[in-house]
Amino acid sequence: MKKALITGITGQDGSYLTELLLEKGYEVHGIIRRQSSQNTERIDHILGDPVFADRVFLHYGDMTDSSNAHRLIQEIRPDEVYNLAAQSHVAVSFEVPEYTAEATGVGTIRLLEAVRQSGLPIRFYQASTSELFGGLPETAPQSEATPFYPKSPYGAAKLYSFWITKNYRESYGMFACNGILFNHESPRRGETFVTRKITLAVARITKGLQEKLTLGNLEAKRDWGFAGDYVEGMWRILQQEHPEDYVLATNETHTVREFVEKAFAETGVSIRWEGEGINEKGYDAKTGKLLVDVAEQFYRPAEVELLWGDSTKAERELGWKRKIGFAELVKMMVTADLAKTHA
Ligand code: NDP
Ligand code: GDR
Repeated sequence: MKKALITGITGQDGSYLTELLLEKGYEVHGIIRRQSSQNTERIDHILGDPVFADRVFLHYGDMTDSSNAHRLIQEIRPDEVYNLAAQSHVAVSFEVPEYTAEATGVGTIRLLEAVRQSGLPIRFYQASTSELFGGLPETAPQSEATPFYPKSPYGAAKLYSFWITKNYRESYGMFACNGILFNHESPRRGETFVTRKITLAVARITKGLQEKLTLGNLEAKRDWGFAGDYVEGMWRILQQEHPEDYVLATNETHTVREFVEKAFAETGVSIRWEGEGINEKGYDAKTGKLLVDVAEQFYRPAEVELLWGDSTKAERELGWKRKIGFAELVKMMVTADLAKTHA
């Protein structure tokens, strides 16, 4: 039985990847942080599953502590390591830049060193990101050949992780790969990322629990896919004959504004926009009720304007392609939030 070690198992991607690997027959080990309140919500259904529960093992650890990485690699002796743990919020990285560097950047070398020093033939996946590209419009669509230009402490920390992963592959012949993943979302997405913030607000407004949705930059463009599709790509990257880096994307881009419009449309509401920039507002076209507001606090010190991926290499070499498109994704997330939200 193959063994996988996942850092960030309690996160969005960690939960989908755990399901996928269990279905493929793996024994799955995950690193969790000790927190004052329970944070296994996204994997509780797996931990309580009669078929899977005895193949999932949780271990305490932290990306800022190298001692646990060494111990766990020695004890578990995994075949594959998926490094998904990170302070993953771009806006928050401007508030906690040094911690982001520690967890999202230096954390990767701690893990890589533990793998290297173990001498075991472990395959290593690094959760790299389209934030590395910085979203310069002249570079779109962005592929493996696009130059990097990170625009946040998060992007800069991930840049270090990208290069150190590549460097360990080239220096030590390790099977270490970067998946450069564009935004991927799901009903399990953290509630402060823009897609989930929108779908949750649409559900709460519909049920009379919230007045309006307040956002930042409505013009930012993202290549949004479904997280369930992307974890399949992660796994395929580690099953190749040779270790390489791959972009995973839907190859489509949409504005935050379009996401808002589509999400409200799922509940039969169409938005009429008035004003511009920070003064823009969105009204229910039928009733005139204010539904969307814009506030300075949700703008970032630097913005990544346009992310639009080109995953041709992954399609050709991994046989990977997104299954869920933009419209289906929005529908899936709004439907899930409506079902979970009770007046
Ligand atoms: P989440 O924010 O949902 O999950 C992050 C995970 O990392 C959580 O399990 C969190 O634990 C854990 N974590 C955070 N800090 C530490 C730490 N210091 N030590 C140990 N664990 C830690 O992220 P996603 O699942 O969305 O993303 C997974 C990875 O992929 C991240 O590295 C992210 O940066 C990257 N990525 C994500 C993309 C996306 O669109 N989702 C796109 C490209 C890359 P806890 O639950 O305790 O907070
Ligand atoms: P991103 O995701 O920064 O792309 O990083 P996020 O959903 O936070 O922002 C996407 C875009 O929406 C704009 N925006 C807002 N964002 C948030 N969070 N809240 C708002 O109110 C709001 N209003 C407008 C943002 O300015 C931005 O342009 C995600 C994370 O998962 C990273 O870990 C990952 O690496 C990248 O995707 C690819």
